[in-house]
Amino acid sequence: MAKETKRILVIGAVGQIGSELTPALREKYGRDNVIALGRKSAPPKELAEGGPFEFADAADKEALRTIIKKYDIDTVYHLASLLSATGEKDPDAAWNINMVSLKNVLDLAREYEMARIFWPSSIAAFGPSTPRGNTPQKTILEPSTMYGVTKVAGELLMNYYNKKFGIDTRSIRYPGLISWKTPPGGGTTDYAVAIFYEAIKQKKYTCFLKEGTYLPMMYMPDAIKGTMQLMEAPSEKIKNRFSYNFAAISFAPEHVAAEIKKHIPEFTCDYAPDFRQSIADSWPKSINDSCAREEWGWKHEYDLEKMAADMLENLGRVLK
Ligand code: AKB
Repeated sequence: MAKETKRILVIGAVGQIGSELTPALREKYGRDNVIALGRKSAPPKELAEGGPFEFADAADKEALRTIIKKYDIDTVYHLASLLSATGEKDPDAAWNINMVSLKNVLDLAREYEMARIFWPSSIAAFGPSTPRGNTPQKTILEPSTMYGVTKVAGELLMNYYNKKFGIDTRSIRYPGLISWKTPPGGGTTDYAVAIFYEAIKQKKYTCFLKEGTYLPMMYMPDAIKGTMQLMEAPSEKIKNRFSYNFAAISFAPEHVAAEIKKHIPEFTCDYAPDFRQSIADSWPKSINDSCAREEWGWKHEYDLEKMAADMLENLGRVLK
């Protein structure tokens, strides 16, 4: 039987989601109960000093086992991943980092009878044959990127380990995430982060996606809140063990540029689409996340206007 106490391991703690989820988990469950795991990047002060920190490659099963035993881990947030654009440059690395590590985590969860496993899927699980507007929960999953292939395979694996071995697996299909705490990190949706950095530093930005490219997006505080909400929900509420559609806002580059211009009137944005345009064109414009809303109470807070104002205020302070 799974243990009741929470001893949490966050794999990929220095990454985009981990940098914000780890402090939030420490705040809720206590600093010593949340172990941050990085692969090689030096952790920021907040993470290094906020609680236990370890280095290991999650694709190295024995290294992972040592840490799981050392801290008696019963809950894992496995966030380490190569994103879509970086994954297209090195598909082998995308497969190894994204899939081998997930299989390791699931096998160790089984071996050590862990309570709960979280793993992020993405809108990249969808592909050109998926309906692009208000994309339903259950639909065609035929991605055209290696990142997307690993997301579909990961969703199948999460469901398999739940059905076959009874592991409490939980997952969300994240849209593009926007945050001021970590710089853009190799994703197709990361223009929506880079644009804020460049607006503050240069007052201009050249976007690698063209005008009119709508994509589903979310501000990080909403993503953190929703992730914790999913992980805290009673098991009987979690009907879907593949991955939940998860949505907040949807916009195209010119909309976020116009929002920034309200705060920085001299800001200009031009457009020079590159290989990432075809990735974006294969993804949904908007997502239907009614299952997450009905089954475990998901509700977002930030719209485009509120997100942009908060980004500019915080990033402006940090980059000063
Ligand atoms: C990416 O753009 O690759 C990621 C994602 C949507 O999963 N942000």
